[in-house]
Amino acid sequence: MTAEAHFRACNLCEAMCGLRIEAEGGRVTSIRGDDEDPLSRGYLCPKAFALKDLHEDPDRLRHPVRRTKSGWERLAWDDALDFASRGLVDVQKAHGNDAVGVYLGNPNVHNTGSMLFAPTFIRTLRTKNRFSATSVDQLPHMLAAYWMFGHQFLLPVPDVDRTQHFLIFGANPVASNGSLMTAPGMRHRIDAIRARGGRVVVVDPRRTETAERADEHVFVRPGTDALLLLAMLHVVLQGELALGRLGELTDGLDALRDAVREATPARVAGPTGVPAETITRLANDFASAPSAVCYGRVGTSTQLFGTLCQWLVNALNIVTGNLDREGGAMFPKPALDPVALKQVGKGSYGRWKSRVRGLPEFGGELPVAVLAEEILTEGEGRLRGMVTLAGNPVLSTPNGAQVDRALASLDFMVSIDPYINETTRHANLILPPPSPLERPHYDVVFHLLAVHETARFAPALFDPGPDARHDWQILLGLARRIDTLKLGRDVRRTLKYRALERLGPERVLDVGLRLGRFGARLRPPRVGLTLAKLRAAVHGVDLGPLTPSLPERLFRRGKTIDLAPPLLVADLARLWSTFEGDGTASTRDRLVLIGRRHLRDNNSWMHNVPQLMRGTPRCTLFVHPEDAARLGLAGGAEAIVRSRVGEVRVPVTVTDEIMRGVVSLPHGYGHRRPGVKLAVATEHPGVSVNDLTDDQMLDTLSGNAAFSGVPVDVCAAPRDAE
Ligand SMILES: Nc1nc2c(c(=O)[nH]1)N[C@H]1C(S)=C(S)[C@@H](COP(=O)(O)OP(=O)(O)OC[C@H]3O[C@@H](n4cnc5c(=O)[nH]c(N)nc54)[C@H](O)[C@@H]3O)O[C@H]1N2
Ligand SMILES: Nc1nc2c(c(=O)[nH]1)N[C@H]1C(S)=C(S)[C@@H](COP(=O)(O)OP(=O)(O)OC[C@H]3O[C@@H](n4cnc5c(=O)[nH]c(N)nc54)[C@H](O)[C@@H]3O)O[C@H]1N2
Ligand code: SF4
Ligand SMILES: [Mo]
Repeated sequence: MTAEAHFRACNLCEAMCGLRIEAEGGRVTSIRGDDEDPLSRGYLCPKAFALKDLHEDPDRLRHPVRRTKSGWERLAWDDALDFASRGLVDVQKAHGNDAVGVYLGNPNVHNTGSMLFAPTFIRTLRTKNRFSATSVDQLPHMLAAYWMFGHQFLLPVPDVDRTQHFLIFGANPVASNGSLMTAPGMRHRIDAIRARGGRVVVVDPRRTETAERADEHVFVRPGTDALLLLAMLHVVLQGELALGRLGELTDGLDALRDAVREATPARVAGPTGVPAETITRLANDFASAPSAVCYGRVGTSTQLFGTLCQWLVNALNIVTGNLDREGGAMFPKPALDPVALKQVGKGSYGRWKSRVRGLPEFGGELPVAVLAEEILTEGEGRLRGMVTLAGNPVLSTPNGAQVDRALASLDFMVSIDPYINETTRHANLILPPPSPLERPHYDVVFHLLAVHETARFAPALFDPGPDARHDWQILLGLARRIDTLKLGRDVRRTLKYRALERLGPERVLDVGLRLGRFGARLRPPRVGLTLAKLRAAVHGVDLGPLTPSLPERLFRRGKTIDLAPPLLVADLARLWSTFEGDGTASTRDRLVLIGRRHLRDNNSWMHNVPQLMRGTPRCTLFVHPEDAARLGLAGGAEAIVRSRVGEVRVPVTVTDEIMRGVVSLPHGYGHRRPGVKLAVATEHPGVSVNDLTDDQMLDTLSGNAAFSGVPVDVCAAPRDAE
């Protein structure tokens, strides 16, 4: 019997690569790129093969487990769901609804069922202590979009396949495969820009794999991008503007002019480390290109001025006439369009504040940087219970060691996760979903961020069997039990739960697709999409290039863009005082730490895949040769890195890729913690960079963590120690 090919999109990162998988007798025999995928056209990265390893991983939990004094004990699903909901409701009855918190990690956005059903579960908890990986990632983008365009998910995406000038700040898509920009095979797309006579410029404190492929790389001092962008806008706004159609759609141009008036290239050259002439040239090159797009990502988001950066990136695209046009920054309008759904909030800001530090809510969530203090600080409203859903905050949030201690002190914790890792080891109970190959997949989120309109659905490749529960089933099972306990009557037969359980993700998708702009019930373009049609189109469907969508897609009253939202303009005072007030000297003379991603890592959770861990160890500290000489550090030897909150001991890589005065460590490592059951990962433990990052160092406007630019001291590790 020959193996039959199964086609699906990879769900491991944002690139949505189409895969062609062969399986025989319940085992994957090959994984290749799907040449007929309209978006990825055969591209895939080494992580795709890990879908097989994740599926077969002996450490992956196949049934619920409960922590007991003598170890983890297997439970039946009904008992586990009863136990979990009882434990959570007990905490809430004793201490109030806010005493139970919830943290949603990154893989939720890659999981169709969780995306569609997690909101129901979270509402059932009725807690204000909702956290997610958003506030260690793209929160600044969402806040800027909310204030400028009126909707948190109106995130402009670079039209990379048609642009003539691509200016990248703080992103390394050749390693990360792109973020808030679904564009599989970025290295080929970058090469294509240059091949058609366009220009690619990278602004980054490290000469990255992406910078290596660009026309120009500019080193910038970490955390100073907002100054650089202000100065570029200063230059552009002095010239003649070609806003075109955008002129009528924008408010606040004069306020923007005022905001950048004093930001001359000469003034920001010192703190940014970018010569004034370079800044002027970058600005003029950008403004005079036939089409251009500026794109900022993690490096400009997870820093002290993340929201200012995303505002100024958008503003640069707008004042040069490059928003909502071919080759510029565009808003995708996917077949299933979260922005068009009433159930999806436009955003909100500051409706409530965190109890201890008073940080503002955004979109119904609090910044995860306050999670530990909300657990550890005594008083009314203190967190005593937690649910983590596909998240590993011990390794992924600032001052992770403190989060670790905090989680250990909870009265009750439930984790929905396939692994016993640094975070879930603290849970009283772990509820594991099946592997990605055992569930259907449609990208509810990433079509909204894709550089080309497509749609693609895949059924499960393997049947998870009767003794498995999908994330959405776990979430509904918990919600129903929690409602039952809180209301004092069985809600199983209520319309809500009967309907939700019967619907499941696939029927919800079908309705969403039918209602969408390519849906079966709409006027031209009459593609007539239904789930059945997508199911039949195994390689996905091509729905064409991005098209302009303004002003219709704007959500602000009057359908305009705000070029100068007042809270952003006000935040400039914090920027200037940091770099020109007393704060300057203290960090300018110090080493600062930034992050790093590698093609073979995926945040914290794929280090248990043997194939991905081969080769030279990746968790090393990058140090510039001059700094290494000054500090007495040698390549391969170990260094001690200290920050305000902690210290780690880690091998050094000496390289001039990194800017002088800057050191870099990848995140997601640090697996040598007692009780972690990841046999392969614990052999390559590395250290956690988030034992150095600081929960007090934030973009205070959004509350987003500032991982970039953390002041550190580095010295050679004593040889005799350890
Ligand atoms: N210093 C520093 N820290 C960072 C970053 C950085 O650049 N520097 N990056 C930040 C960013 S951008 C992000 S997004 C966060 C990520 O932070 P998190 O989302 O907290 O962490 P992950 O490492 O993605 O962990 C994912 C967890 O989900 C589990 N999981 C995987 N698939 C599924 C599934 O289908 N269902 C369920 N229920 N569980 C699943 C895994 O076992 C793992 O426990 O890290 C952030 N932390
Ligand atoms: N292989 C792999 N792919 C991934 C992930 C992964 O862990 N591994 N994670 C996924 C996730 S969750 C996300 S959010 C995306 C992130 O996707 P990217 O944003 O492309 O992620 P990074 O590779 O961290 O790129 C950030 C860049 O910012 C630079 N940088 C740091 N500080 C500053 C600064 O102050 N200013 C400027 N201008 N640059 C700075 C860093 O040197 C780095 O090159 O990647 C996704 N894809
Ligand atoms: S780039 Fe991302 S989506 Fe594509 S194969 Fe690799 S992990 Fe999967
Ligand atoms: Mo992320």
